[in-house]
Amino acid sequence: MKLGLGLYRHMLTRENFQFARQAGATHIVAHLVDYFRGGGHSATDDQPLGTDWGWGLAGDPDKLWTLEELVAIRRGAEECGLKLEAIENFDPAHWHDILLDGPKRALHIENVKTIIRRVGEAGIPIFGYNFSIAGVAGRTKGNYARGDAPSVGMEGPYDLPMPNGLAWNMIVDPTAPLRPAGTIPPATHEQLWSRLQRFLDEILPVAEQAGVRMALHPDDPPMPTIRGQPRLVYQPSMYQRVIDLNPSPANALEFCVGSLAEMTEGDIYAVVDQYARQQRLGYVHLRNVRDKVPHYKETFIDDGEVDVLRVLAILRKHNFDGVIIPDHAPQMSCAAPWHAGMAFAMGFIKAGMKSLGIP
Ligand SMILES: [Mn+2]
Repeated sequence: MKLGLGLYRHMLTRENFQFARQAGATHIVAHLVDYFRGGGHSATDDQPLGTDWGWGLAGDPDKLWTLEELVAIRRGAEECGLKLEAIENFDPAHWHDILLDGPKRALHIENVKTIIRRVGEAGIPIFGYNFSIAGVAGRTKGNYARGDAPSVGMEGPYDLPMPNGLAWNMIVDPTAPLRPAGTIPPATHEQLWSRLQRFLDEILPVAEQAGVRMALHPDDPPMPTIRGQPRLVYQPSMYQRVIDLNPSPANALEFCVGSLAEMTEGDIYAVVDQYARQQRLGYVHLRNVRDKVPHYKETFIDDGEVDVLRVLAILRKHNFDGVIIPDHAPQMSCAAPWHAGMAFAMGFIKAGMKSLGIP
């Protein structure tokens, strides 16, 4: 297994690549969606929380990420001794009608195919995604972690109806907030699964040909519904259904230990064992939590209910050879709260790997 660091779009700089390398990382996971466009964020180096209108504006629907910019990011990382392991998340502007089963679905499938081909051509082996209508919404921020460190969690369910123009917790139709509020009728859980099935059947052959593994994140937060919309993988057993939908080796998991530990069912060590054994982990998000949805809280990596060292040992037992990134971390009190939180998490994971004999 290898240590990596995830970086938001505006953080894909030489300085942050050097920071990652200095902390012992050998790989980078890059977000290309700009989550911080006009969402009322207090800080742009923390994970986004947003408002009832989500994280703000999605990207340009007519401008897909180019091969040149993908290659430039990979080369920038390589200049600092790092490999670019994955791109994390589609821009909802490029694929929202796949999630919503809307009128632009056919166009959006072509968008996704084009993006996957370019990612493969750029030499990036994995694409992480989250197949969710409401996206990462409904979380709160507070001084939940040790020493009053700011982190995120939930303070109860969040089922405010989803307004027209919103998808995946971003505004995909900028005129929608100006119009009288209409809302998107909730899909059913089974409808969401059939949308995923269709999506996988159409794009996995393209991913295989491009040499890209598609890695699905479980729901964050893993509630049965958010904004009244169904969630796909909100219990650990539902992850198996993703694997069973399509046997392609390109059908993989973006295995988020924190999200899985927040679920109300399952034993996290048995869950890690079950999925690591099947050799379908694309890459791993590793963080710690206290309690379950709808009241869980993110903690420092050594401080929650998950024995992270035991998780690493299970991954090792199954010869997991992919990348582990810290996912989120509480913000630490200093001039660089995000960096300090990530450095602490990476140091802990690095020590755990060393103790298992991994250089
Ligand atoms: Mn995650």
